[in-house]
Amino acid sequence: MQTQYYIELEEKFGAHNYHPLDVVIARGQGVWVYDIEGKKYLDCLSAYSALNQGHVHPRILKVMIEQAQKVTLTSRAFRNDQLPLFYKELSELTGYEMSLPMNSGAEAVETALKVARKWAYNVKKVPKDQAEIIVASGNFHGRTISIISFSTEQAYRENFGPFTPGFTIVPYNDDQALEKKITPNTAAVMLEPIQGEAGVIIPKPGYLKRVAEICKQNNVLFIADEIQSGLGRTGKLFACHHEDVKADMTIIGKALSGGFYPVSAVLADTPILGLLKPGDHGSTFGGNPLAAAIAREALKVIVEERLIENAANMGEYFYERLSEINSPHIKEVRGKGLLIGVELKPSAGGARRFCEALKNTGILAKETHEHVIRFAPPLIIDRATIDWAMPKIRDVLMTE
Ligand code: IF1
Repeated sequence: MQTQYYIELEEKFGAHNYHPLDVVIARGQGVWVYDIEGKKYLDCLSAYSALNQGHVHPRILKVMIEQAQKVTLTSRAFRNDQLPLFYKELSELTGYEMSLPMNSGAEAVETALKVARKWAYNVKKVPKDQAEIIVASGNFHGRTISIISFSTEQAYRENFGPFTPGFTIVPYNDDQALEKKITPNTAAVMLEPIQGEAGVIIPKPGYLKRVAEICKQNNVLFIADEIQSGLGRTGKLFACHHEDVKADMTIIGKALSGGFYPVSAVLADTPILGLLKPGDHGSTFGGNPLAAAIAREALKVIVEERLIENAANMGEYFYERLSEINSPHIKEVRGKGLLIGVELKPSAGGARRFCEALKNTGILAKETHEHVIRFAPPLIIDRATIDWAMPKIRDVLMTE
């Protein structure tokens, strides 16, 4: 009854740019969320990996409240006492000399693209306005006009042109095709180490390493969009680390927020990020003290609670249990760490109905690309919780 009221309000007064499951969440704690009627659900989406630390993590909550009582926003016109510590700790954790804070993931992607272009003109000496950036088919990097300009997903582009030029699309997971498209004007290659939105697409072993080599040989920057795959999600700090690759620029977001407050960042060494000069780029909220304090604690929680290791261990366990389900609907189970996709056969009739059924059993998961169910719980999940969920997932996947 009440649930219906909230749904009606949302449908009437909100833009219809989403098709959410009909669950109205009122509270979250750890891996669990509770709807307004008190029903409990296991969150297997984690706000698209923004909740690696779990809902309302007590340590991050405490820092947020304490910082909010001191100062929340200074703008970058002045300095604050949180941002420098955030820079330092991020550098120590990731091995990059510098970073640039923004808010949303898309903003950080735009930032990386601007930095790559500036590098191309200033360092590589590409002729004015000729810089090219290579991206992959099936990419998802956000929703700004420039970013959707190189999307291969019709729904994300249709009706939103004209588009930003300067991007070349090559097939994902094909290093030879990529190499062929490099020209003297190529500034950068930007990839997701695992494509999330495309349906948890994991490239063949050696692909990222080969792409990084090709970039190095051709004086091209390699940009890794780790907004979804980074910060422990796949069982390493960055998914690129599975192949010992250090991208020239790494983009992070989502879980840098601890789920509390949007924070994103571009990471690079000084010869690249040091190219930006005052006035080149900025953001009213980027690097504000509240964001910096929250992100500092969000990173500490990932390290001190050993969430990366837990993602590796629980990811393997979750993956193995899913692989044991002998459902006629399943085409493939794939994943790395706690980023797992269950691809259904076309005959299954789409992933949506399974997500609806999972919701009714107390598990929240979301379909991606029609035929894939994504399981990406907070990285704090334990074995007992997976054991609780698995018979329910099995039952749903075994239904006709
Ligand atoms: C939506 C998917 C996830 C991202 C990567 C940049 C961004 C994202 C690799 C932009 C954002 C989102 C946003 C959300 C759905 C979502 C998503 F289903 F589309 F694929 F996570 F899986 N790079 N991903 O995954 O970050 O600007 O949103 O902070 O747009 O509906 P943002």
